[in-house]
Amino acid sequence: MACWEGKKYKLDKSDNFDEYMKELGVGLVLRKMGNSVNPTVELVKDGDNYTFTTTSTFKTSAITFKLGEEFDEETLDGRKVKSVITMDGNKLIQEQTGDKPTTIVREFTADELIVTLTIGDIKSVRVYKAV
Ligand code: ACD
Repeated sequence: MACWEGKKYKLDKSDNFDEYMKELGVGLVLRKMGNSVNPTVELVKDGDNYTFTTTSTFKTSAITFKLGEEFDEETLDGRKVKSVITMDGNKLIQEQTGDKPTTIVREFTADELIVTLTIGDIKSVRVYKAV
């Protein structure tokens, strides 16, 4: 059983997320929301399908995908993008393409989830704690 199975993780620390959202073109009001909420996330595996759910007081969203298969995604800030997600050990690597290509790496351990968001030269790191 993978270390993330059956676990939920809640945001504990966030670094440079505002800069990341700015670079994505997210407007001020949504950025304020993005900066102020402490979402809880969960990864669930069902056969070949994975579902990653983000729950917050502002918005809840879920993406379902198969590893390595491109899918359509509507992001939390409403962009319509194509994504491909692969897994390397306990690391989930998401490549989003579209107007603003970005990479989201989620590294799970039993206690923490470290999310590294990269767009161009801008990097944001968000640390979630298992709850
Ligand atoms: C994470 C961050 C993943 C977020 C990636 C892209 C979203 C970009 C902007 C969010 C902006 C507005 C949405 C506001 C609040 C919704 C809940 C916040 C979740 C980040 O996985 O940590």
